[in-house]
Amino acid sequence: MSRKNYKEIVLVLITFISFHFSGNSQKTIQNIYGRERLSLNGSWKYIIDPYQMGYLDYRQKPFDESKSGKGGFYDNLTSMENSKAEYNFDFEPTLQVPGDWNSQDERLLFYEGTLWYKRDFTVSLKSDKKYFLHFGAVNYESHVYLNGKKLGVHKGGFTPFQFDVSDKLNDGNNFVVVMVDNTRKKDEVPTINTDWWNYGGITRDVTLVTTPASYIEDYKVQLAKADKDNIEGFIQVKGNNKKENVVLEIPELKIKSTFTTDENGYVKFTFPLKKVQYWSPEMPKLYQVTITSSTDKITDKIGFRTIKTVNKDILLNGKSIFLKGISVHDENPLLGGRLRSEGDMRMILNWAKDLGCNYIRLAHYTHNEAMLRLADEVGLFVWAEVPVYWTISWSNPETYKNAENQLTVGIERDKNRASIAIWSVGNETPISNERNIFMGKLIDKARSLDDTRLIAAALEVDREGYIATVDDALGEKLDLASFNEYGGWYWSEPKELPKYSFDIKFNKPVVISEFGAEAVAGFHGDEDTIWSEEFQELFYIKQLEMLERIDGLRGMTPWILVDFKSPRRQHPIHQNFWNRKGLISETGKKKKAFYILQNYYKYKTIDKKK
Ligand code: GCB
Repeated sequence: MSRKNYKEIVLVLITFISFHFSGNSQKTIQNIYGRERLSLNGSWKYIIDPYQMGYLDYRQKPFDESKSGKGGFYDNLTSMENSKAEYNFDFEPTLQVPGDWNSQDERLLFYEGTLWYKRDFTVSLKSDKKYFLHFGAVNYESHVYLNGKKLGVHKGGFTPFQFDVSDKLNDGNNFVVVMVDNTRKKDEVPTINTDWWNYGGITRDVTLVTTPASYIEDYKVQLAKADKDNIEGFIQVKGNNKKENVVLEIPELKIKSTFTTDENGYVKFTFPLKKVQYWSPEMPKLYQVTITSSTDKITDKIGFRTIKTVNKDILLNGKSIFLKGISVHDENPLLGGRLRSEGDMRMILNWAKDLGCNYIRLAHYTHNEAMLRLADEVGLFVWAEVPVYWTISWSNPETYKNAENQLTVGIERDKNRASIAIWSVGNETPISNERNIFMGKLIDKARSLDDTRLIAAALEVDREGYIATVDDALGEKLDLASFNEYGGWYWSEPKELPKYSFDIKFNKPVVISEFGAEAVAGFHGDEDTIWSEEFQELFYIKQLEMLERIDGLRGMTPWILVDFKSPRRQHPIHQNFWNRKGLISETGKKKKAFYILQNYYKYKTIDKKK
């Protein structure tokens, strides 16, 4: 091999290693909202770039992999500096961050491709601090550049990621450029086919987090598995590389314990908890928890509760409960876009509360951390999910790695949220050998990361005559018998539903993860008139009668709280790109069926005392 070739190979290898491993985002720090931080939300300049002009040269090679590393839009040249530059952020319009691009510019409603974001900011650097550039979520693939240098790549549209930028920031002016690509691809998670809008862009908060050089990176403070009396958790300090004392305080419970980390900054602990007010939807008690290391201090609000199953019962703090739920997408119908603010999130949660819910299914991907914190505060149990949806590429190891990563990051981020009762590993995945292996591994992974919560998936039913059977082998490995069924809509008629019964092969609590029917708010007819509110109303009456007969029914999340946007829903009169299974319209109007479910939840109890 010639010297030149050798050099080239080494260069390619280094590029590969830096972009695909070390240059990539790193594990995110716990509780960024509890840190010293600079919000980079607000107006960002943007360039629509369908040909990836700002990323690839005319031979389709990435500029950032060339020798100079220059040539892309991330250089952020202005015409003052270089009159031949064929772009200029300064004269472009702005998008609001957080927020999807589709709902902010008519040209972008259906856009699937590449778009560049740019924002300037200033920092006054302190030499004894560390700085992390943190993204709440960007859909789907993002390439992040700071002051013209690449920080790395991230894939996955719903999970947070961050870069350590401590030695890359300028004291004073800085600029960050992000290339976002929301092109759907077969081997990604989710895959090309979903029943929701493929909102692109920087959809969640961007934050510059500041910590001391040695900082508390992560912690878990939760009750041990099914144990009402003991806290089990860990603290991870980073940056010191030596043993040190860390103090954990819960002032209201008069708890103050000191633990000593190992030389990697890690300590695992258990300690007893007395006279505690357990968290529940009726009484969502949160305690202030403070962790102090030799250099850092962080405060969180944490609730304590146990959840487990015994045969067909779900026990919350030892008592049998019924999960009165509703499914929810991360979307504000009034905007026709992703939820952006706390106000948006509270609107959704208030609707769920108004319906009488104690539980929500945050379908079909990881929702905003702020949403989980609000669920903790207002008292709603949560089913949290990863976008392993329908038919993804079961035998591609990269696809598995991606799904596992999204699951892991979601669990790591939200492990201290009492509201999360259930980790779901997927939705309506078709049975096959490859899928069983994939999903089996994902279930094991979820359990190994967090065995204090229930693990579930939305399975499907088989029908023959008037019998709907649930016997997906995955059910053996899961904690719930949960499945979607569309009796009265995709199959059969509402009036026929009393004839159906369920044959569920698992001695586990039955939690119906979906059922639903479409109705256009304000469209009235008799109960046989499809798309009318009356049709949906009768549908709910008959569904609830049918489901009531299931032995071991312990909860449900009908599909869905609010009408939501989907490219699959084309009917020009009834749908116009809205899935109309909501109990509330896209303008916030409650349909008749809302009141049927509200009434059902009002009187629903578990008769058995456990
Ligand atoms: C389902 C899917 C959900 C769809 C829904 C529907 O089974 O899980 O994502 O939106 O049906 O409306 O068809």
